[in-house]
Amino acid sequence: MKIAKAEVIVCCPGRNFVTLKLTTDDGVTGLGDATLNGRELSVASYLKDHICPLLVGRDAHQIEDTWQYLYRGAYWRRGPVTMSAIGAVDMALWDIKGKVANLPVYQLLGGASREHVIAYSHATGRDIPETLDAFAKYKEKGFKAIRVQCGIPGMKSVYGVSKGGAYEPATKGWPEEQSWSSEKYLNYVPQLFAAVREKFGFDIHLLHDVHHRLTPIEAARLGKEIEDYHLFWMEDPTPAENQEGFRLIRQHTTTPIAVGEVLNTIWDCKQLIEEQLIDYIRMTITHGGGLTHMRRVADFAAMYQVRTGCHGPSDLSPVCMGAALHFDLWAPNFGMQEYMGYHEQTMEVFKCAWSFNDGFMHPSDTPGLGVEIDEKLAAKYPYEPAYLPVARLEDGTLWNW
Ligand code: GCO
Ligand code: MG
Repeated sequence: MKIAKAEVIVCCPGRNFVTLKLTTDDGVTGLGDATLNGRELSVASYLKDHICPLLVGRDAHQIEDTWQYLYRGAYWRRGPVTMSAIGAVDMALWDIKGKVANLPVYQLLGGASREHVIAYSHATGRDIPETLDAFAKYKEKGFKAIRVQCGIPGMKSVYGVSKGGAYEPATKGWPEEQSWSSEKYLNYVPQLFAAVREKFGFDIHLLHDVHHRLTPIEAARLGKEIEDYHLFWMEDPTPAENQEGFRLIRQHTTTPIAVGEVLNTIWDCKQLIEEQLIDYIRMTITHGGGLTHMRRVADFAAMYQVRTGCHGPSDLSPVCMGAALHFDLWAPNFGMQEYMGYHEQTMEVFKCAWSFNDGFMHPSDTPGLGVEIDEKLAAKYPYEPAYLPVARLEDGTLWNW
């Protein structure tokens, strides 16, 4: 069974997505998500100009060999653009294999390790009362785990907080600039967790994303101060390029740590995992080089009791969500899946067999990944430049995500 066609579909049904579609010589199709928020076209070009021509004529069943060919063979390894492109090819090949075998992908990975997959969503508000209202709404929808982010007094806007309507990380046009104060944030945010626990108790998982904004010692202070609120995890407390920076955080706090949505290979998280500096690894199928590579990451993490916590924002397509759910259902060391939800137009373009029900998700038993794309409808939504904001300190210094 040879790959006969490799096409890249770029569309913007509510936000930009890059999708790879592979078709075999006997007409089986497979989809892969290649979306890299704010850098979508670079992955589209990597695929179109450098990978698609190489795929045509290859055996669609040789997933591992194709992965190695694209990773080792290119000379230039790792990085988000490369790994997202490889991830998309890998996903599409697993989709094809599942369809040919007439089995959902999780069965090919080794079968389900659990009945369904716990997922968290985002409660955000301009202040604490508004966030508590949002929290109540997610709880009513059945979520057993909820992430909270809220506005900080004295700061105009805070990343991760909706400006009204569904929260979307990127905005149309060139990047917005936001100002950030670690002092104001650190002095205020513990009150948010106190308020949630006071109102909703401890019988629900509570999560929070720091978006890499703190230094290690500041993150240590925050982790320590919020220990009594028993967070499920504190996410990305500090940038992870300097992996040993997490030692400092670990020395001070038992608040669990989740890292990895900007990491792409096992090498990027090797020390974090080996030294047990984190509790959850957040890489997901698109940016983490596909199921083939993410399986390796999960097995490595399992040796150190690090669990998975796949990134699941609205800027990874429903194809990636489908793949992530097959992975989550299989991974013996699965921890938590993020599920931000999607724009209505996104869900019209992508037909998904996966489901959310009462706080849990399931990839479905549809053969393959269980997600298809309506190409005609996708063509009605052409690419629109949109970017994540940039953060500066109050004195203008460019700051971390
Ligand atoms: C999360 C995130 C996202 C990312 C976004 C970047 O935890 O869901 O941090 O909001 O920032 O996906 O593209
Ligand atoms: Mg995050």
